[in-house]
Amino acid sequence: MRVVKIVLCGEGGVGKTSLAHRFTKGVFPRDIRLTVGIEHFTKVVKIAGENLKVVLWDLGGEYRFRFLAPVFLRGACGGVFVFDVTRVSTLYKLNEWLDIFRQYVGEVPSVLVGNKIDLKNLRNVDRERAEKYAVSRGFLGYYETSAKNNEGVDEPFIALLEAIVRYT
Ligand SMILES: Nc1nc2c(ncn2[C@@H]2O[C@H](COP(=O)(O)OP(=O)(O)OP(=O)(O)O)[C@@H](O)[C@H]2O)c(=O)[nH]1
Ligand SMILES: [Mg+2]
Repeated sequence: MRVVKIVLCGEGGVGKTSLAHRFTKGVFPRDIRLTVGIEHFTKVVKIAGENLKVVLWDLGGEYRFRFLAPVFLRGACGGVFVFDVTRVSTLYKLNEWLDIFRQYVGEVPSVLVGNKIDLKNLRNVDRERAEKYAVSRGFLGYYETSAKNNEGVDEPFIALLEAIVRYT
């Protein structure tokens, strides 16, 4: 079975590990801790008639883990870039992630994900602003999710995998 490595990039606390749990295991972890170093999640997904073994690589977003970025990124077939719709700084911080991502893996497909859309009253990044950012930075698309309420979680992963299968 073909193995596809996908990396989850983004600042601490945006919900990368929660999205990985939700996508691969169908649950929202209740007592989650910040990720120390790198964690892996796997799931077999059928795309265009082919079974793929998808391995999600999840790197703790705290700056002290950034030294692991080269190992984390090497060989990635695609990237999921996550920000928190209640903290606009987490969107623009993705510039740093994109720069190192493109430096190590080149022009492989990537998607932008705005997570925590269930927190409607705290939201301070609207869809239009995120869509503009996605276009300007060359993402395949922009997706909104709630790992907590299981809204929209599969779509960015499936769109990314379809693009990977199409281009490779
Ligand atoms: N309301 C809400 N909270 C969420 C959602 N996704 C994650 N969280 C919460 O946000 C916090 C951080 O989630 P994590 O999944 O640990 O975030 P992370 O990006 O993996 O963080 P690092 O490991 O530090 O990089 C936790 O308290 C989660 O329960 C969501 O969709 N909605
Ligand atoms: Mg984490």
